[in-house]
Amino acid sequence: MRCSVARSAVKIRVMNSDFDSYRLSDEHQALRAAVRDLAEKEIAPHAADVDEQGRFPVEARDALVKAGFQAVIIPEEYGGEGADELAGCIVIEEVARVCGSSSLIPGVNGLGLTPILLSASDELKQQVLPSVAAGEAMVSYALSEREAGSDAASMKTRARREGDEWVLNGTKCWITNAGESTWYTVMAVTDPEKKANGISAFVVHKDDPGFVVGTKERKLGIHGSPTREIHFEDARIPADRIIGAEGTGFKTALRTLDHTRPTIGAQAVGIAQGALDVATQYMKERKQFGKTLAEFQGLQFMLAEMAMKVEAARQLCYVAASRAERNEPDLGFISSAAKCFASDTAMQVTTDAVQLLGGAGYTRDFPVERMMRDAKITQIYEGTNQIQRMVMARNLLK
Ligand code: COS
Repeated sequence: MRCSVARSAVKIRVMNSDFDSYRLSDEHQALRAAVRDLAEKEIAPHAADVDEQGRFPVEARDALVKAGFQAVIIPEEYGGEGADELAGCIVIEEVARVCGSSSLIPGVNGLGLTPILLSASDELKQQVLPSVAAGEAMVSYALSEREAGSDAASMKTRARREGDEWVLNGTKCWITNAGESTWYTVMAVTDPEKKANGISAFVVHKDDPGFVVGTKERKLGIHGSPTREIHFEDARIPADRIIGAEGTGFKTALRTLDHTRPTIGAQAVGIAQGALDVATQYMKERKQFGKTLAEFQGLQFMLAEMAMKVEAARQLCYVAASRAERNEPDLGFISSAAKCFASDTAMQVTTDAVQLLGGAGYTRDFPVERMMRDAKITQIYEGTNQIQRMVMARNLLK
């Protein structure tokens, strides 16, 4: 009897401590409120036009920079906010709730600078990070090539050492915010014999000789965020722009994705929440058969299902981001699960939101069709959801 009381007391204490550490901090809640306010006032009013015109969301960029939200995870010693990865997710989520394209400003900055945060020398961090923290520069991430998408290690872009320089040749593709960014973290082969372990990571500046930005892709969604090829035509960069040791670039690239896939999950959660909010409001206002849509049980069930999945996705992303922040080993499963579940949820929820709005949902008079188009990419970039399932299975079976 005494024994069983003692056991249950331990159990209760454990549950309490889990609960305490599980809540978002007051700072995280305050950050969410601040970003939501900024997003609704300064980003949402331009979202439809940004999409329609396919133009870069300069209003969002300026507002995010003014508030210091463009790359919150940069440590204070490099002029940044020093926020944690969960805070980074909250910023992206709240911006994505009103404009998927704009959320790629903090999103892609985070992706581009994470290899530097993880593996670069202090000197290289000092070269790059302060300009991003100040909002004078953005940074993009260049891993993929036309023939090396899911199979990223089969890349062909080459880097060879010549004296005090690296000389790069090749083409990277699907580079988000290319042309807008100043800095590019680029993975290139330095030793083809060594396959994945012969790939190194570099930082390229837009003004480096031989660096050329290609034409803009014509896409289904995220029209406000340019996606382009970038070309290296005997591009020359100083030798100290290598990130970490030669041959470690592919591991840095994959470790980066372990940290940033939850941020794509957060983007997906934000897009889904935006669509859910529009659909909820519409159901309260739209009348058919003499009553509001909100009074039809079939539609209530649809809405409840949507909200349940969005919340589950959000929690998974927050757990993944918190574990990434703690630099826990084996992030592969949780970060892929967060990205995969959240993006599948976003696709389903935005599609259902269009359905709930009926004919109106299919028009550009309402934002849900844009959200549905924007949601699709979250199932594809930073690794397709087929690759995420592969990563999860590998982690389960290793
Ligand atoms: N962190 C650090 N190192 C990792 C890692 C991780 N998460 N995952 C694998 N590695 C290491 C492996 O241990 C291996 O090193 P050793 O040879 O020293 O053991 C090396 O990296 C290569 O790993 P692996 O053999 O598993 O690589 P694969 O070529 O089989 O590919 C996948 C791995 C498919 C997971 C990877 O190519 C991938 O994520 N593809 C999707 C790419 C992507 O997301 N593109 C989007 C670009 S950003 S928009």
